[in-house]
Amino acid sequence: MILYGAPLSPFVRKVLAFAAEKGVELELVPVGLGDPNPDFIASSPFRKMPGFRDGDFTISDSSAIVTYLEAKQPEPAMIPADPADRARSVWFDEFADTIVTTAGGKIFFNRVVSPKFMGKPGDEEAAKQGEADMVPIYDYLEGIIPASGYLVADRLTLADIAVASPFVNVAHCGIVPDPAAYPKLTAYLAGIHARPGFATWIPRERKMLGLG
Ligand SMILES: N[C@@H](CCC(=O)N[C@@H](CS)C(=O)NCC(=O)O)C(=O)O
Repeated sequence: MILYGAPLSPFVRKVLAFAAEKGVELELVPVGLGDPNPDFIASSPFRKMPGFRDGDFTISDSSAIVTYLEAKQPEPAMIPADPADRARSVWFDEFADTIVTTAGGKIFFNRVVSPKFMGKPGDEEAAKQGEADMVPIYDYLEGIIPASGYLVADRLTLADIAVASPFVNVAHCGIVPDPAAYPKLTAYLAGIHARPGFATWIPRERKMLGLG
């Protein structure tokens, strides 16, 4: 199975971490933003990463890809069968892909992508707005993280992988929730980011960004 993308993308990282938890091996074919690679475009017609291929089957969108992986290899189950737990997993996936990624993206795009990869200074006002937009997200998560340390069903699910992924981008910019104000969120993120699917990639990403 081939995944087209760059691990610095929160959507690509989500799929890589999800596949690692399931023990599914993915070949990562590196592509950049808007990449002209015809194999990538065949898998993702609007050139958004990640794209995915398994034999003749191609699909794009991280949520579609993890849905495919879950159906192909049901164990360990990462998308719960129970109706309420499944719906909550989908909610957290959507929350991560829209609300968290939009806020975090304002920071990451303007402080990393634009200056480092596009040779253009970022919009610092937009980055600051992203930092402000993260605060209600921190508040929400601090209020709902269960004692088990997992968002849904008291075990690791897609919800945790999806929510933790965009926080890596924000952390690459040196921004983390204040541990004194957000102790549960701080411990939660540390736990999920320590899982092999994230821990394998985070140091490589830091190296790519010259963060040591
Ligand atoms: N909903 C999509 C979002 C994918 C996406 O927006 N990826 C970004 C990179 S983080 C991208 O490829 N952007 C290029 C573009 O918008 O042209 C998913 O979950 O995979």
